[in-house]
This record gives sequence, C-alpha cells and structure tokens, in this order.
Amino acid sequence: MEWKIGVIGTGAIGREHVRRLADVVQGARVAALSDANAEAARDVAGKYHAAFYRTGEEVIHDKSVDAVLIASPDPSHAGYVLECVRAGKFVFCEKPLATSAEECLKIMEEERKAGKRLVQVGFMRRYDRGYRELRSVLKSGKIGAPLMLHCCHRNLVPGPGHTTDMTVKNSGIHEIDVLRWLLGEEYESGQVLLPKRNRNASAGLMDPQIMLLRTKSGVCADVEINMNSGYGYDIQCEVVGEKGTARLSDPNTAVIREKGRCFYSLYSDWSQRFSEAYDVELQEWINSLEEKNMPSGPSTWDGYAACVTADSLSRARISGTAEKIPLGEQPEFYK
Ligand code: ISE
Repeated sequence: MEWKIGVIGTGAIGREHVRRLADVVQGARVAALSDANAEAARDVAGKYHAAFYRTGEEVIHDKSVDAVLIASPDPSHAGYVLECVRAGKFVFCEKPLATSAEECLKIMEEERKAGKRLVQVGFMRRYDRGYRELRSVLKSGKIGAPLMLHCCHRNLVPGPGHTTDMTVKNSGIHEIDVLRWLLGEEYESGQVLLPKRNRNASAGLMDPQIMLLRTKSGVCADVEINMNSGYGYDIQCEVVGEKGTARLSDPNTAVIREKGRCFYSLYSDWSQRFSEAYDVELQEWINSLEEKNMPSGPSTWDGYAACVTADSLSRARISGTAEKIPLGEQPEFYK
C-alpha cells in the first residue's frame, strides 16, 4: 500500500523529511502537515499537495493519515507521541523521544496498553554506512573485545535556542544511542567534564563538554561534544579493541592536491553528513510497516535508555562527579 504520512513540524529537519518522503522514499507520500509557523507549513503543504492543519493533533486525527512523523521542537515530542499511541497510529519521532526519562515511561505504558509496537525513534546513525560497518567489525571479533572508544561530535555552530543541557540531551543523545547499539550493552555510569569555555559560544552556554561513559562490562568512552568547532561538522568514532582498532573514515570524497596542499572538504552540517542515513532510515521504516506491520528501528525502550542516560549526565554535569545510570531490565515487550 502507499503509506499516507502526517508530518508535525516543518522546520529544518521536518522539511527535509517531507522532501525525502515525497521524492526519495518508495511506498509513502505526505498527506498532511502542521507547524507552529503556519505560513511556512502552508507553503510546504502547497508544494507537496498535502492537507495543512494548524495543530499537530489535527494531523494525528486526520482519518486519511496512516502514520505520523514528528519533527517539532524537542519539548513537544512526548505529548504528540502519546496522542499517536492512544489513537493507535504508527509514529516516527525525531530524537530525543522526550526531554526526560519519566515521559518515556508514560509512552512505554501506553504502548504496552496498545498491545503492539507503534513507536520508532529517529536515531539515524544506526543507518549510516560507516557506523554499520563498524558494528559488523565489532561483531566479527576481528579487533577482539572493545576496551575503549574515543569519539567526537563537532558542530560548526549550535542550532537556534541551544542550551547547556541540550548539548547532552539534543546532540550527545546520538552518541549515547549509537555507542550502546555498537557495543550491544548498557551503561553503568557517566560523568561530564567542562573544559575551558570557548569564547565564541553564546552567552551562558558551557561549550565544549566531554561525556565520559562506562558500560556494565567496563568499556569506557570519551565523547567530545563541541557546538562551536569553528571549522565544520565533524563526527569521529574510534574503537580500541584487544587486538586492533576500528574507526569511522573521514568523508568519502575526493582528495585534492593543488598549490602545494593536499586536502579534502568537510561537511558543514548534519543534514549533509547523514543525508544517506536519513534516506535509508525512512525507507526501512516504511518497509517494516508494510512488511511486518511493526516498526523495526529504535524503539521506545531505546528512546528511554537514551533519556535515562542523558538525565544522569545532566545531573553529573552539575554534581561534577560520576553518576549511576539507573536503567532497569529491558521489558520482554521490547526484546
Ligand atoms: C541536531 O539536533 C542533530 O540532531 C544533529 O544530528 C546533531 O549533530 C546536532 O548536534 C544536533 O544539534
């Protein structure tokens, strides 16, 4: 069937997803959309022949909408997801699933009442070719058991309204998810270090930050989250194993030699760096709904695990010490 998708939020990522659903993804089309900026949403709706609504709730309850994609600001995610689950609709929610672990627990409760998995969380790195290769290398045992990871997440500039807490809860949350997915285990504790502040950061923003994570088996990851790199968007991940190392490669692009230099260009933002991953992510979401009548990607449990970790790291930033990451057992429903 052709899946009719309702999109809530047509800002930077929402607009990209609308284009993707319309032009790239097979088996789906955008049927309805809304945004707090009604004028912008009306333009996008006109361009893609979709119904325009003033509120997200109207998108969710439009009878022609089979599934919903949420790309509105982070604090609105949990409310819209709950509304979708209560309406029995499949929902793809951009990360983070919520701004606190408590909100995720409510979603889990409602989803269990619904009796089937309806929610997928937009952790798109799991669909990136480099991260997928890295995971197969780890699984193959070629480099032995992983011991340490050295990662960095550098943005050229922060997004609008970025706060100190969002460095972990909006940006670092990608690392939190992808590292537990790469290693296939949960975290034990986490800490946040605040290095010397970058004077180019906006007033009050503590930037950069370093997240230190320790898994239950003792693997340690250091992750630099830098919102004002000054030179480009740069994502790095190196795993050190007992017998070797594996790392993401630098951009897959041409290396240029000219005027006594040898160089390649870097990305300027995440929409370029992960463009292919987003395409694969949405296509696999639609395929899984079509073939299994269930999303196959990151679940509410994954969204919850990431939020529990992010909440602990927020506390750790304030306490200045390592904090326990109190994640319970994964419920059978999500296994
Ligand atoms: C942004 O919201 C994203 O999701 C990007 O992938 C991430 O790299 C960036 O740091 C976030 O602010």
